Amino acid sequence: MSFLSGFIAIIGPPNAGKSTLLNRIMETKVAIVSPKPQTTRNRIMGVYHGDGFQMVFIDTPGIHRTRSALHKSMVGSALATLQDVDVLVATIDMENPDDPEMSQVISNLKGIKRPCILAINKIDKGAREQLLPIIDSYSKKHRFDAIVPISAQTGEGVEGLLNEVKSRLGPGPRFFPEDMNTDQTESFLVSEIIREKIFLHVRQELPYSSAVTVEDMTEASNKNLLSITANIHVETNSQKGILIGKGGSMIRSIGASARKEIERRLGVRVYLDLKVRVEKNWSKDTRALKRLGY
Ligand SMILES: Nc1nc2c(ncn2[C@@H]2O[C@H](COP(=O)(O)OP(=O)(O)OP(=O)(O)O)[C@@H](O)[C@H]2O)c(=O)[nH]1
Ligand SMILES: [Mg+2]
Repeated sequence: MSFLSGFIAIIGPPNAGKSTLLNRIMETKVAIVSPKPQTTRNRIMGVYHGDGFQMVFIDTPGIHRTRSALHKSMVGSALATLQDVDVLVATIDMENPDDPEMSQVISNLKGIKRPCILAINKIDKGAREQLLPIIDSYSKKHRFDAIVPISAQTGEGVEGLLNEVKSRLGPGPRFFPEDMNTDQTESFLVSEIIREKIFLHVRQELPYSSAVTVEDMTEASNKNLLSITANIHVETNSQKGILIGKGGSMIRSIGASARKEIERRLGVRVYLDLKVRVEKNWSKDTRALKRLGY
């Protein structure tokens, strides 16, 4: 039998659980996750290696109607992915089946000839009897090749979803070596971990005005210590004040939880220096967006 492989996009409205699904498939944390919508801003790759096959999953930013330059760039990168892959997995939250953003997702699927599987996520939270009407209504909205109820959180149904994907792979090369599970650089990973902690620690809108860049990563080889300097870019002075917090309490707790996770993920001791910088209206300025990685 020939080797099977393909690229698979995980798409859907914000907060549907796309990144959680990628992490579940990979059995390790590849993408950051938060309870707030629009957490993911870039495409995140996870390479799933199997016996005789390779599935390259691409987690994407949530598709939504938007005006801001940052969100346009996010949605643009999700939509561009639709054209580049072999199989699509559209994800919805079963507790939010009428998500208005889903109509935009479906209208973008209409012109795409690739197989598309619908994953109805978060079944651990919803009532089972609600599943059938959701399946019924979505099978009328689009000609999905399969509809699979799953819980990305508990893993229920995910193996079945993987089998549905696998059965739609064609013969192809091993795109990536077996020891590679993502294409993220260490500095991107570090910036994402810091961004996740901002999403988890700071309430309201501030995470949407924050971007993280890594200025320097230097390893002191004799000490097994990685020294990291990173910038958190916000848009106003008052946001800077909130992010630093009373007597520096907020930035300290963001730094402490980011440092712990970076140490765990990279397997080295870390010294993390976070600087907060004001960059007026960066999320609306296309040149600033490019500089910040979007
Ligand atoms: N109960 C439950 N919660 C889930 C499940 N999957 C994801 N979540 C939660 O839903 C929230 C959003 O998850 P993400 O994985 O960040 O969602 P996303 O689709 O990647 O969101 P964006 O990147 O913002 O578009 C988080 O709080 C997750 O813990 C699930 O199967 N069950
Ligand atoms: Mg995400």
